[in-house]
Amino acid sequence: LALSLALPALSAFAAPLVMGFSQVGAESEWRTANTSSVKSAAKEAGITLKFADAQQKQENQVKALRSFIAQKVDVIAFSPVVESGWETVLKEAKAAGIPVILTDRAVKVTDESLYVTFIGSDFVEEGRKAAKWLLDRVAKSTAPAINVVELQGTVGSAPAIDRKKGFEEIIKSNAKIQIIRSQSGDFTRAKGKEVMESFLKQKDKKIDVLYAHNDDMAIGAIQAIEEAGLKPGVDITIISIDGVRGAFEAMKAGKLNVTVECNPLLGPQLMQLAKDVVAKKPVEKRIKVIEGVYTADQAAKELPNRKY
Ligand code: GYE
Repeated sequence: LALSLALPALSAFAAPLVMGFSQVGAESEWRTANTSSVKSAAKEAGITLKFADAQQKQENQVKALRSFIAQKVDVIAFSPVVESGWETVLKEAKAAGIPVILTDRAVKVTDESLYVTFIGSDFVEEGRKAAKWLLDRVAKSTAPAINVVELQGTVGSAPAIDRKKGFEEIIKSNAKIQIIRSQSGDFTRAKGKEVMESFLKQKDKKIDVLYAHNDDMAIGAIQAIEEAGLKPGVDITIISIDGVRGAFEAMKAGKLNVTVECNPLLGPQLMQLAKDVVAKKPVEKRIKVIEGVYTADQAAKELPNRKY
């Protein structure tokens, strides 16, 4: 009897799992939704979260990871701002015996054993979906050319590289569709607006389509387009990615044509993964998120159902 009483008491006092989480920053609506998902899921799961915001700088993330290693956390999770340059710090984590989970964005490393698993969206597929929507849209167009300007995400980041790749792969099948300008807006509204302004100032070619790697840059660009006296969503067709609330509002107002969903609510799955990883249970190396595509005509109906 004494033993059976002692057992639950012991487990109740077991130290909670400690996770060090290095976030990219707070650059977009997507990111803030992702952060609150991670924080609330940690609480719910009884995981102690050490949260660090890198303000979109890799050097800050490296510092955060090193401090998690020094603090001997049970598990490290992080969303790498860019793909390359992680080998050294990941080796340090491995040498310290701390498992690493990648969330949202991928890394480029030669040794895949430097992380346990990667949970996140398929960004190439998102780019393909964006381009497929455009192909359908212009299928019957008699225009001699369809000029696209592209607002890329953060230079060197997995979503910027992959969303460009997937989009280009699909538009190849229609020679009329050309990307006439492409520049990074760093995934922010302010930069999206600024870069769109400079696109609009170059008058050599008419802009038919804007492809923005995220909604925030599209929303910034919408402002620039309006300030230039044009109608966003009408004079310029606008395609973006994420599916945040702001995008649904812009679609409802007829200013954005389509958004490809990218789900930021990874927290609950991440916490479960962390528990499994620490318990040394086998996990998949790559866990993908299932996502849809939403057009302007669906916006009003879908808006109340959106969770981010
Ligand atoms: O699309 C963008 C954010 O990595 C998927 O980062 C994420 C991207 C997201 O800043 O809005």
